[in-house]
Amino acid sequence: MKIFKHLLLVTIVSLLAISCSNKCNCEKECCATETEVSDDLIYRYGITDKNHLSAASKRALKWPVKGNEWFIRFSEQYLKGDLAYEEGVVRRDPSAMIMNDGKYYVWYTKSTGPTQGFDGDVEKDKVFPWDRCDIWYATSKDGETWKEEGLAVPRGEKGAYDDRSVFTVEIMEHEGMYYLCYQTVKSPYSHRVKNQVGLAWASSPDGPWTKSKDPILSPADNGEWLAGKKNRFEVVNKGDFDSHKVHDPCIIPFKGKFLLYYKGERMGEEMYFGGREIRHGVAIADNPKGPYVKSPYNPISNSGHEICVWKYNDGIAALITTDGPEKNTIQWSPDGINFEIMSSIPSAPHAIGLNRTVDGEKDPTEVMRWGLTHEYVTGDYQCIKKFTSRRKERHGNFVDFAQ
Ligand code: AAL
Repeated sequence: MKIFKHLLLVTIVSLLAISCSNKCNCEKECCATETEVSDDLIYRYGITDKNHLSAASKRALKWPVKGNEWFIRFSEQYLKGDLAYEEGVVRRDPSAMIMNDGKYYVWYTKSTGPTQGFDGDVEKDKVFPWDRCDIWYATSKDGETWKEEGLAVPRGEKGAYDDRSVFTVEIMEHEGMYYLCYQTVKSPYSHRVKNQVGLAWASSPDGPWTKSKDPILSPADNGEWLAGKKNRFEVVNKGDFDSHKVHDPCIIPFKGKFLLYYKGERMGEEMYFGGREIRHGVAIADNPKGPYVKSPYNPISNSGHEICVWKYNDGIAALITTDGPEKNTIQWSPDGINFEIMSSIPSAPHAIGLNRTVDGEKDPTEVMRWGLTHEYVTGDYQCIKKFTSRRKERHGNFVDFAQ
């Protein structure tokens, strides 16, 4: 497994190297030649003969030199109180945690009852565990034992853009106001239904929440389904990377703007690097409530799944999980758009809710020292869990970060 992870990083770096050499008529124009390589680097990588560099050594010599601070590993634990697993109940996709009045706050997707799928009557059935959901919230003094406080944002009235389900929520606190952004679906929930993003705001984390009348983000409108079919794979034109669904929204205030990161799913999605065809985009606004304009640089990641982004060192860091050739990497960008790989990790918890109550500048991964995730206890029911992370500081046993 370790070897596989290492190979993944090597592959990624070689893809970067290929893109570099493709831009040049001759590799010598933009990439280090064998004679230009410093003896320090030859020593660092233990290279036998600098006049006989294998492809692997050439790639290694192009790696930026990095410390170990971006390389972490995760483990997971169950929670107590109302967020312990409950048969018959779906609690999943936790938001980041914030602190208010000495308590951690988290928002999440909640529903009850089993999932029937798409084979029956989608007007009546529950097609996914995240169908027919509302957004609930819970608080905790220690992050271990949680009290469910109640409903935060319900589904909309019949006919509204969010009348079927509201789910996969994130919290942003800004200048004394609280903003929840979340996925929305309008009934009927078919294979081809478009998913949008809604927003709600309040002056207290306990609400009451005011919902946006319209979605703040929608899929690109340039794909075309193949007529006469119901599935999401047959298309005349796939359109942009986000032509079907905009998911996992997360808003970060950054340098006077508001960056809305999201996962794009595409009409006619294909198998891609052995997994799903998932990419990430960003939309930018001058005001927390929008309007959000998609960046012309989208997609800003060709891998990943649930969005997990945080501010670090005057830029934005991202955990890229689950899908694509760069899965299981941590990346960083100076501008929130142009991300570079900083590390590869063995695996990552699903649907991370970061700990935004700490000083994220202390360490690149401080916001992930511990946080929330979810587990599929069964296909029907999921529960929220805690994760912790640690860095391998030396050979032998792990050293845990101080909690
Ligand atoms: C998650 C997220 C979104 C999807 C579903 C619920 O992993 O990507 O939230 O809609 O699965």
